[in-house]
Amino acid sequence: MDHQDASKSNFSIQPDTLALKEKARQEGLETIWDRFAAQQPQCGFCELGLSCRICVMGPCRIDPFGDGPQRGVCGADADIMVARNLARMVAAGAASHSDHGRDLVETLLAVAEGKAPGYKLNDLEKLSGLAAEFGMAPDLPPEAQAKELALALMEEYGIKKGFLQFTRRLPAARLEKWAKLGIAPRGIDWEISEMLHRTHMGVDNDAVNLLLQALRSALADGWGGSMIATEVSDVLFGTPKPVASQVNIGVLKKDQVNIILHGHSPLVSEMVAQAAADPALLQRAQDLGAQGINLAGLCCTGNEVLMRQGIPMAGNHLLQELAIVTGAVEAMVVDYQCIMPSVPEMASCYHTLFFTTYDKAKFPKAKHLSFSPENGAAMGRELVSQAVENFARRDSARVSIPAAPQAQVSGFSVEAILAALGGTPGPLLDAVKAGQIRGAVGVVGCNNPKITQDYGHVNLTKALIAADILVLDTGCAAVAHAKAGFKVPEAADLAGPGLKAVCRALGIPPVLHMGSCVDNTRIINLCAALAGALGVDLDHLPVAAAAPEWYSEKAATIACYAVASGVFTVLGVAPPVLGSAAVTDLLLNGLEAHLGAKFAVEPDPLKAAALIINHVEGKRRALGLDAR
Ligand code: BF8
Repeated sequence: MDHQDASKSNFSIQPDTLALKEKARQEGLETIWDRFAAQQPQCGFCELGLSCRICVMGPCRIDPFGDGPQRGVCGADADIMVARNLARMVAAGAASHSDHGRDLVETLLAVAEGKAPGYKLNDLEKLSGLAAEFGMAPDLPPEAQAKELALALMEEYGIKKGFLQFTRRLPAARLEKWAKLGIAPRGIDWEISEMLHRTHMGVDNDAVNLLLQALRSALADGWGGSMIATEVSDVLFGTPKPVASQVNIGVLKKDQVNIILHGHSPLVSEMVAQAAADPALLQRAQDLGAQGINLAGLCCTGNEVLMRQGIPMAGNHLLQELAIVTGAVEAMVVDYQCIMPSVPEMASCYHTLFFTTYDKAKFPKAKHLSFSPENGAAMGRELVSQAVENFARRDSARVSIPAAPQAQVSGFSVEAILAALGGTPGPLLDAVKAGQIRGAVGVVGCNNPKITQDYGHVNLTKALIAADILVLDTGCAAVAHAKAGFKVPEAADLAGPGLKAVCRALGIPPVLHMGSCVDNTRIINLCAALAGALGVDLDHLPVAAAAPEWYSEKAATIACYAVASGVFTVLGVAPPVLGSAAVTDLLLNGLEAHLGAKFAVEPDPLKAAALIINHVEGKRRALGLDAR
């Protein structure tokens, strides 16, 4: 394992995870940590990015010590191999977020055409704002606006336009930097498919050129597919506002039907939430001896319904198998992404029903219902109904919910943050200028069994808020912070004196939950708004990003669009690039001259905090603000 807190378990800092992992062990059930151990030692060639299986002349590998082969069969050297591998990783992440965004757009169109019962246009203000951004007439009725907007967003995926509309939210100086490098994103699907083309054997063999297209694919996600996912989700389900909720496995209820919502999209989960309030289904649950129907989230579907509906969060990525081990889950409903292939197997060891809902994301041993915007509402009722009936099959002797829930406040969309500030970013900027808040950092990303669960997130964030740096979070990092108690207003006491005073005055926690991983676009939108208000490019801001425990291709893409947008980004796990000195140097050093931002890799969260604090203070100095 990489970085560990030696005084605690190697697996997690969370008591609920440790207790359930022990229960799984006693019951002879395999978890991710068992499989991680069985994989040791992991392949050193792959870890360095020095293996290639892109074509069938291979697989090939390059000897990092210089004794063995230095080229693959095709002639690719270490730089080409590493760059191609990283580029494909970034393209896959961009494809995942952006395909999720497309599902939202398709539903928006169906709603506009009256074909999606159960869904509605929820935030008309956001809808008309987006319509104006895309140059539509202001006096159209909402359905017509929604239809035109959906069609315009579909075009963003194609090749019709020279640029992605949302990139116009950025300062001109940023767009000029991209134009100079040739990385301004065109169509979303265009960039991703060009990336796959260029990494086919015998196309693009210039490591720098490959990496530039990787950045372009990432920007097509950050200022394209992911941003579309966030904005359209807000239109359909409401722009989040601060909402009180709870977190950790203790949110499951012993005496209720428990349904876990897992994956990334709000489309099915919102319909399950509606159905769970259906009086007939509640009555049926009571007839079967349950006190009610309890929903809980996992991963980013959990973040979506937490942000908008206040549905409590059971846990983050490494808890997904263990949630079932409570023996208290009647159904787990998944859509796509970050769902371990092992989960239905775990469900089969209990009474838990495991439902898949997308034809593009099927699992063996799952019960499959096929989602469409037309049948979403009916499907929500069917899912809840089957979960309720399954309560009768629960074996109470196997139930263990080993935690009391922790309170949290969620729902900090950009709109909600600005509303808390009185409608403009002015007060936030004033606090930054006065030095009460030194800067802001997005602490985001996953869990990874290479790192003690939540150790990286919690320790980094603790150090940042103590240094008067406001933390914005999303994804599984947000769940870690909530479990640690950072997301209640009283957590202001953990912050330095300046940040504490601001949080106290506004009644907010020092760590603000901005949503799921596609909602990292909320963070870059906020950065763009702050940069606009200050009249500078984003790389001048005292801001940074960190992904202390990342594992996924999507996280690699997010990191790339953060850096390309001008945000210094610290990774807690090294990406598989160390086999190429040229690629590593470009990421750690070379990008800065062109983009004003770069990557750093630092597994120790306290050292990562020191790097970030140093960066924030350096940016303050350059802006002429006081620096420590
Ligand atoms: O999109 S943080 S483990 S759940 S990839 Fe996955 Fe990572 Fe969690 Fe959300 Ni994001």
